[in-house]
Amino acid sequence: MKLLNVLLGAVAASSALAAPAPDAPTPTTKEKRAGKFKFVGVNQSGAEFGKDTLPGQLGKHYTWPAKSSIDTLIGKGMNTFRIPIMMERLIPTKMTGTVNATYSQGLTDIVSYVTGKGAYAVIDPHNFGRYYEQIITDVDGFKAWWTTTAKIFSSNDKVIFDTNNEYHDMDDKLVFNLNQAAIDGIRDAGATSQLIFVEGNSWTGAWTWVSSGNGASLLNLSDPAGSDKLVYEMHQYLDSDGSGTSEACVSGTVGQERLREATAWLKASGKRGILGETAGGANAQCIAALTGMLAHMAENADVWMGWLWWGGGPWWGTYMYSM
Ligand SMILES: *[C@@H]1O[C@H](CO)[C@@H](O)[C@H](O)[C@H]1NC(C)=O
Ligand SMILES: *[C@@H]1O[C@H](CO)[C@@H](O)[C@H](O)[C@H]1NC(C)=O
Ligand SMILES: CC(=O)N[C@H]1CO[C@H](CO)[C@@H](O)[C@@H]1O
Repeated sequence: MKLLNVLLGAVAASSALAAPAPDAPTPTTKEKRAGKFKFVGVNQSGAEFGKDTLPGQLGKHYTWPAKSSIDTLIGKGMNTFRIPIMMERLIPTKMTGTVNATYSQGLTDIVSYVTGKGAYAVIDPHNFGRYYEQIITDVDGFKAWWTTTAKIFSSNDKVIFDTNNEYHDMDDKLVFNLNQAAIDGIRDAGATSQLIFVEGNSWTGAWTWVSSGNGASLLNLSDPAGSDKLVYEMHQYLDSDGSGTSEACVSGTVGQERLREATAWLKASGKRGILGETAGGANAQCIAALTGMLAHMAENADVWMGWLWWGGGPWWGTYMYSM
């Protein structure tokens, strides 16, 4: 929580660099903390845990985010909660099947809680482009999974749909097709007002967005509900291999360095991005790296819509990045 306070303070400071318009209303403390970003928040883990045990039992293999922690984080000025789930738990037998009532009830309950507080809930199938550990090649089945899921939330415009967490080691064209199928499936469900976050191959890394080929292969995704509703979600960790497995950050400036190419791509392509996962250890070098990265994003807030910390949730224990 100390680290969170430092970061929220840093964002407020960096966004204060730009002088407000003379007639701008006085921002509330919460607005100051969120700075220029529309979305500031935390991944709320729990419902994707225990993925080797499917469907698994509530309270034993997986859990739902704690409402009290959501309240605390909203109080700190956060307004976005990414809720990782397992595709197999929501729709178990096949992607074209029907929902499991227990899991679906748990998901709608937490989503209603978050959005009822005026915050955004990002529904994140934390599946890495896999269903029962097999790379998803049934594009129509994936579209059906999304139509069924989006129907549940079609009238809640504080919901955001994240097509899938971190596609990797897949064909670029397949990643394009899956993202496009999700977009089409969600809009077919009548969910036409919500934003959709699309993700790239190579774990959707910002630092490799261009070099991995994501920039070229995902450029032409199209949204029948309007191109302003598509947001490119990238992830960026600041340890040496960018995997988010170490408490150390490479340098105090690695944050902005790793985002620079992605920022240029967003601008050149007329797209908007969100940093859907980021984190660093609670140490001086990481704090410098994170605040530098957030300042870079605030300077480029025309293309960066916000950032989400990894991770929150009740079961992290002493996990190094836990809030
Ligand atoms: C539904 O999910 C619950 C856990 O959330 C599980 O215990 C139950 O077996 C599942 N039912 C079916 C039919 O898969
Ligand atoms: C994207 O569209 C542009 C313009 O129509 C085209 O030149 C380019 O080849 C397309 N890219 C892909 C990967 O299809
Ligand atoms: C960096 C990090 O901790 N990533 C984790 C995010 O959560 C998923 C699922 O809970 C893990 O598989 C990742 O290792």
